[in-house]
Amino acid sequence: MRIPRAACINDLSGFGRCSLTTAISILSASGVQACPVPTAILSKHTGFDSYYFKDLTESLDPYMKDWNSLEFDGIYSGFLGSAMQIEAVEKFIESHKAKKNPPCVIIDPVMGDEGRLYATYTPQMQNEMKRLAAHADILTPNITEACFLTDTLYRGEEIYPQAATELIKKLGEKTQAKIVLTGIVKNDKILNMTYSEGDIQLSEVERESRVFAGTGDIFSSVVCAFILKGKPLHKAVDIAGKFISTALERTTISNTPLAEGVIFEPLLYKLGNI
Ligand code: PXL
Repeated sequence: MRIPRAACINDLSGFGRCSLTTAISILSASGVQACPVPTAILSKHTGFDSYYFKDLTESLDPYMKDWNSLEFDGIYSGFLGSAMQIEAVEKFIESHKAKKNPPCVIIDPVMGDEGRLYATYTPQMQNEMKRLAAHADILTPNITEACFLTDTLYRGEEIYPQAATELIKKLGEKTQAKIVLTGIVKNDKILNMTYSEGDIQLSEVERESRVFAGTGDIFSSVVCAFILKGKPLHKAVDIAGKFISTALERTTISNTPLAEGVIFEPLLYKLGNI
């Protein structure tokens, strides 16, 4: 069996279940080879009160240049720590898109949540991310990120149906990508909306009102894995929603702090059976 190969560009946060730890675990469990490009190392993600942060921007160009001769089925990018990093990723994508068998580019425009940009996010990075998003084949913003990418006023997560449809279409005008708008709240449900060639589809899961760190990383990692395994986008989104939903049930029972993220380890085996 051929194992699809993905370059995963993201930070490595040692504690808190997000970014590369999540991507490597989920892709591997799903049967996809995860090749990490660490953009920074952090002792914990930035949602904790204290963390050590070491930026790896300088190593990105030589690191990725050494990969010029490699072929990837997918390039998956997540949290990026500076405008220069976004530029380096753009260059990497452009060089691999020029190949005979170009990879599928999955960009999770990790910028913020609940109406706010992450502390590390500058207005310059916001502009660079708009440019990077235009290179995506699949883009997976949450509502906050979709608002920042389209200069739309954030009005909360309960924006279904009209505002969510308008938002996803507005973003669709700025990129050729298929878009998954995540985390739309509708009563006790969460909707993930998929926009592909003018067509909108919805995927619905039970809502957990508490917001756990790294949920978006789990979502886009599962979507990335199953796209590379040949599933249609809507199906990959369904798998991701159900996986998170089951993991959240497990996490709620354990009553662990929100910053420690979603307990997905006991459920990874399920991804190998799909
Ligand atoms: O889960 C997104 C994310 C990734 N990486 C780092 C973060 C966050 C969210 O806070 O701090 C370092």
